[in-house]
Amino acid sequence: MPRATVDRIAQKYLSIFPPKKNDLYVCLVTIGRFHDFGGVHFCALFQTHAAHARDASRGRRGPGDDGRAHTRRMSRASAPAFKLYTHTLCPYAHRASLCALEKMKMTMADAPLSPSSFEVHVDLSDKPREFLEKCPRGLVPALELGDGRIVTESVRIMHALDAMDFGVEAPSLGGAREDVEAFTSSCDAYGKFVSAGLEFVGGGWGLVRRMPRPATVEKLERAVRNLDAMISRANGAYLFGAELTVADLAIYPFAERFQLAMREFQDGYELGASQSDGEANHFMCWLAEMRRRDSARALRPDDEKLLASWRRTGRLDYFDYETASREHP
Ligand SMILES: N[C@@H](CCC(=O)N[C@@H](CS)C(=O)NCC(=O)O)C(=O)O
Repeated sequence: MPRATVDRIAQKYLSIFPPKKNDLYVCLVTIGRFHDFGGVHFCALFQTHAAHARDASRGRRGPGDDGRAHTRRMSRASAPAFKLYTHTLCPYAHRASLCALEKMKMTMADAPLSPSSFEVHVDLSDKPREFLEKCPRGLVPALELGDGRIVTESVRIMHALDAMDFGVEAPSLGGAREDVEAFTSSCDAYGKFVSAGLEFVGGGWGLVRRMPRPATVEKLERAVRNLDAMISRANGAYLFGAELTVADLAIYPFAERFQLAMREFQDGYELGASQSDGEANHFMCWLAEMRRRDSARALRPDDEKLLASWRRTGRLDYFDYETASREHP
């Protein structure tokens, strides 16, 4: 086959598939199925085109772009068939909604991010029968797939959403990677950031207006230092490098709440600002970066209204006992 023809085919495939490493593999397999020609020669040529396309798309990036503009521009997708039973103030459910919005943002061109297209808000203080029939444990989040299967546990739900077919090639949020999987499977464990933060602000989901014991402060600061070192090692804005992964989404809902709660209940304590071996700059930049994302903005309740309910009830999980939602915290 003449090189010019192979060249044209490579360009055509690259205009259909985004030039990412994983997608390159998919492209090569697809091409291999339909065209029987010298794989090595074609692969080399293809890789050259992929590199050019990648560079070109990098060059077009503007501020705030997450590097997936190329994919978004070319994508045409409809909302996938799933429902997320959620409470819109629950930090675990927040993980799942963040993940769904991030995937939608990658695949649904310029459509505005709309959590209401998949969220079914459940009043946890008065759980509807229909919800309990589907999810007998009565916990949110719960993901209902198109075929009626239910996936529970926020971390499993994030991985399921990451692997879900959104109708077009969507970049992965790293859910299938071993290092990311190892992080998410242990991020709720004792002593890690989530549990150390909950203990710091009061313990047992309560909020207490005082600084905790030095050992509790040290536990949280150690967890933050570990995250800070991870971001620094990864050499990008996120826990695992330049691309957002489900690992970031797993801890962000807690970081957002801890920051707000600590300023109010722990005498203006600034999460990440006063580490014993200097400021946790990478962690603080990560927090600011996460907060700026469209998904995080679309899901954030009004801080002042949320704080008013925290002050009144002294509980982070007050919404388990009374009617509340993101719109009416
Ligand atoms: N390990 C679960 C925790 C979920 C969870 O505790 N959800 C709370 C809301 S934040 C809930 O559904 N509470 C209702 C109840 O306990 O009845 C996950 O990660 O999904």
